Amino acid sequence: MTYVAKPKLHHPTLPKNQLGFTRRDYEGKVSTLCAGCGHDSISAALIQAFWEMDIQPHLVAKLSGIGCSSKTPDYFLGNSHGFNTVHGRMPSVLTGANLANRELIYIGVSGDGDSASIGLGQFAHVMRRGVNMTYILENNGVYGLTKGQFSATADQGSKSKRGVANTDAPVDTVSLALLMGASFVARSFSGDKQQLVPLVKAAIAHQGAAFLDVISPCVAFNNHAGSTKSYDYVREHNEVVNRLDFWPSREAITVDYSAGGTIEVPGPDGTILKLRKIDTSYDPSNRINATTHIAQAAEKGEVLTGLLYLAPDAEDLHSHLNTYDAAFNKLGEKELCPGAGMLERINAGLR
Ligand SMILES: Cc1ncc(C[n+]2csc(CCOP(=O)(O)OP(=O)(O)O)c2C)c(N)n1
Ligand code: SF4
Ligand SMILES: [Mg+2]
Repeated sequence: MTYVAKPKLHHPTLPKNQLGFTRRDYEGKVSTLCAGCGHDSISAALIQAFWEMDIQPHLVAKLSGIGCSSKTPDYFLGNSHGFNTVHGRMPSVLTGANLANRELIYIGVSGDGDSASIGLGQFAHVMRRGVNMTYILENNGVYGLTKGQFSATADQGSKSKRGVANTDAPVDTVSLALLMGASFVARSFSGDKQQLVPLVKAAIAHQGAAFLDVISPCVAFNNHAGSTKSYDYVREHNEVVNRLDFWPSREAITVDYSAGGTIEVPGPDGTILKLRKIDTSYDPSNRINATTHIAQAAEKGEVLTGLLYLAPDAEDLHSHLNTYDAAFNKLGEKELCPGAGMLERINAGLR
């Protein structure tokens, strides 16, 4: 039972969003992942975020690599575009799709093996190019699909199910994303929907490379005592630096905040992010400060979560390359074939 369609029947009283869709209209096929897998909670958070943001599903493109995590785009947004690529190669396919059609919302879904082992080079370059996307790394510290080998994000000293300690240094994906120039960097936990849903919404609204690392325990191979990616470990060591609230432009802000404890960040499309500072020394607009804070937390074995970095002046690949505004599939013969004179001028410029 690899692909199981969900029944289309909806309860008539289910709440609808501004487009008249229920939450169920944003679901996908029935998940075939293990019961309790963190990845299913991330799919649920994505469904919630897209439904609440009133996004037309056909305007979304989901791309993934290979792994249990990379299977999940089949389990949410069943009416969106999807492309299950090759192991570790999602970023380059997403970049190409984004360049061809900037009008879609791009969601890249990957695993820690997919992004930090075989796909590490692609991961680094998609961040430094500033591709406008929400890149979600479903991080469980193991290769779940191939039965639980340590991945490159496994912490040094973390124990496998059979009790063997990992001796290699971990790749910290949020630090790497920061270093490579991602303009939105956050970490969350699949077991904290209240934190995860607003972070997903903010990442979708962000115009640039948004990276979201979500610790997502693998109940089959990495949820035992001694693992640093288990539900118990993350709950005990979760250091939340801030809590985010996200408002689409049309909604009135009614929540009351105490002065000094919040930061308000207006988005380019009129949306507003409100950050409640839990750690008052944490400034998410300062990249160097964010890097130091993340490294200090890692030293103490803490899992730092929240919006870790938001570039005040984010730009995306299209603005770097000064590309044409329209999607390629909307270009007619006139734009695609500017004539022999233009070709002559281009050739002359290359001589
Ligand atoms: C080129 C290539 N090499 C190796 C594999 C085998 N393989 C499939 S999934 C996977 C690792 C998946 O781990 P991760 O990305 O962490 O996803 P998870 O299953 O943990 O969610 C590997 C090594 C493959 N499919 N293709
Ligand atoms: S093997 Fe692990 S990652 Fe894969 S579905 Fe099962 S719990 Fe999830
Ligand atoms: Mg994994």
